[in-house]
Amino acid sequence: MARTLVVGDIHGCAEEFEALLEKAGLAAADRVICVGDLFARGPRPERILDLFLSRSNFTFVLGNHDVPMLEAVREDGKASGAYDDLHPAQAKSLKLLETRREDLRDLLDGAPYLIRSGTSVGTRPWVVVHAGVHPKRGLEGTRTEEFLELRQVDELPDKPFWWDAYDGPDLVIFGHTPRPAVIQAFRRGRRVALGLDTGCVYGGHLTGYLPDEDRFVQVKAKRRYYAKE
Ligand SMILES: [Mn+2]
Repeated sequence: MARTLVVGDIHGCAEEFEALLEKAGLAAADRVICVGDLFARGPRPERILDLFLSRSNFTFVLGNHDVPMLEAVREDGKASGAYDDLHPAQAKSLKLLETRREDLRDLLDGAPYLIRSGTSVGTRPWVVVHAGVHPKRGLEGTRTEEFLELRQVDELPDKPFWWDAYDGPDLVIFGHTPRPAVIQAFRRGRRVALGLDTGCVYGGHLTGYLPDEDRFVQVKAKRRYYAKE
């Protein structure tokens, strides 16, 4: 049966992404799901674009860096001023993709904010989002900007990180918040959240997770491509 590899924020780190695919031993029929932020900040956005365009079983959810880049390459992006609103790292990546704007639009347009896998780790269905799920409102009540940006929950006492307040039922696999090690949150002994952004573009690691085997795969960044703000 085909397996799935869920991959943390790639940020244009193509060498590490290809090394990760190799290390995970993916077969042609296996599926890849990236947690988003495919391009901005890193060295090889065009290679990432080629890989995701050419492989129909490579999918992703949109990240907070992907959405402004999509807005900029839409037909009316220039007229609406979407280019002026880009983060410098997004503008730089878009420059590297200058001749590939249509391809970029084809890839990003219509991409989801949430992927429900339809399968489980143990008894827990797993889903993929970029940043988070609102711990009180759940998957159905999470707003688009929260899927893209959520870290701390302002309306809860002491503003906890969402994964420290989230109770399931789904296992949420996410990225967005880079940490030296994978974030794992448990409730009553069961894993409810798994953060895969281990800061590859900042010189950390690119992390993959194989839910079908409950196994992690990691590749160390060849170097630091971007300094943390
Ligand atoms: Mn992000």
